[in-house]
Amino acid sequence: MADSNADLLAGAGGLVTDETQSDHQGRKALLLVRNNEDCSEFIALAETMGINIIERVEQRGRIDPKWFMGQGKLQDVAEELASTSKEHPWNGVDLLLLHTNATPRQLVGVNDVVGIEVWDRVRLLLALFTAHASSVEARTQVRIARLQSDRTVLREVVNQQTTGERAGYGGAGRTAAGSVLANVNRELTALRKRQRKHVKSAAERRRQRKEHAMTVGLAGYTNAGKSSLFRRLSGKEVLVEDRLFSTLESTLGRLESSPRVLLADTIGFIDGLPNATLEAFRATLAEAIECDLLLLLVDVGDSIDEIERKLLTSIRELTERALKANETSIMERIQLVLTKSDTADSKSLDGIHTMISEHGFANPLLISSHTGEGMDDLQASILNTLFGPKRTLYIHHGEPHEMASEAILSRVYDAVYVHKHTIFEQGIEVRISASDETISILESNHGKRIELK
Ligand SMILES: Nc1nc2c(ncn2[C@@H]2O[C@H](COP(=O)(O)OP(=O)(O)OP(=O)(O)O)[C@@H](O)[C@H]2O)c(=O)[nH]1
Ligand SMILES: [Mg+2]
Repeated sequence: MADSNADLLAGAGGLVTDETQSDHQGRKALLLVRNNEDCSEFIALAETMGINIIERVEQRGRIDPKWFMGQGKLQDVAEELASTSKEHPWNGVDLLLLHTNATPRQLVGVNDVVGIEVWDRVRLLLALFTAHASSVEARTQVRIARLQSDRTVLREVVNQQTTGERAGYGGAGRTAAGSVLANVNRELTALRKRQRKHVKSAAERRRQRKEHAMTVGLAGYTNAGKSSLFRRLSGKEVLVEDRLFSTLESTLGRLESSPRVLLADTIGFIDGLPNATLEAFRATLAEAIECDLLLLLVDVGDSIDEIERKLLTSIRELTERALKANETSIMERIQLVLTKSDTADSKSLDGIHTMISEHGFANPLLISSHTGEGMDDLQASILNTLFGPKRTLYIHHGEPHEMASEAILSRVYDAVYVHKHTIFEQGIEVRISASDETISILESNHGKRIELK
């Protein structure tokens, strides 16, 4: 690889610059795979961006620490790529996809041999995030994640130059890679500073909100149906698409039927995203994780093995993120919600229930945001968890010298969740959701004026 910036950037799989291509629609790519691995999720990620995988090149054996494939095989690929005629199916291929989370050494090594852009799974995800990021918040997060990842590749190049493994030193003893690395570091510092400010004010807003409302977070694997449920429950229009990572930022809305409850839609989880990359999305995830109740969504339309894999990934990511945010009791606040019930038959649902209970999850709720199945139960369950069971309270009118019933009603409104109240001649009937504890406090404050029906 020549020591020019352009090549360096290609070696890094395209270092982010303002000119970095973010539209990959129609690009042709080869997929390199070791052994008989299942690549369906990887392919779905590429297809989400409109990348056309022309061929899967497979090789058995151990992953090579420098070239991922065996060196000979990789050279064959490089030669065939370099000599394609117009009719050759590989004609126009300008992207090589490695079905792995590659080391910086492998990314640089493969690029050196083939000379075209090389992405591993992480770079594929980062390119996807870049293409889907629309808000300032999401763009900053994605750029931080990409720069961090590019930095590891640049460090590898600098390292190879320092040890003399590759040429690179110019007259002043400073390498092109070295100065790009310095620029990346500078930009990262500036972006992190901006992000810290944003995180701080978001945390403050969250704290203020929590004083006035209960919050419900929606979490789950990417494409699990989070935004669809959010839309159904809040009536707020958010992006719903059959593609991975449609949502990259967090959106808040109110439960339409109970405006005191806030809902947070957020970015989904995926297998095998390195911690450093996920860390960039910490602030976004915090909206959903720092909540009073967390709905963990699981798509039942998948095969049982996929459902289990996605469930375990989500749990792992959630507990890890929550630990970092000092939210130690996350598991106690999780309610499992099985989504897209319209896509599964009762036999597969039985299997899913068994698998889920083996992982210790009791009473999952089954819903469909498309048909509306299970929505009433879900809403009742949310209110029950946040405020207590639904019941009817009666406020009897008192003597003229006693506290007015309306004043007691106002205290009831402050203390519990009120669905509605009706004024009668003898008193006020109030439909509430409240715990036994809160009811006994009300009873001890207002004696016989309050009666639980
Ligand atoms: N059949 C069926 N499809 C659903 C249901 N809920 C969501 N979907 C579909 O599943 C796909 C993903 O839905 P989203 O709501 O965007 O999922 P998400 O979890 O927000 O996805 P990301 O933000 O991309 O991680 C869309 O094509 C939805 O129409 C459902 O109840 N039934
Ligand atoms: Mg979404």
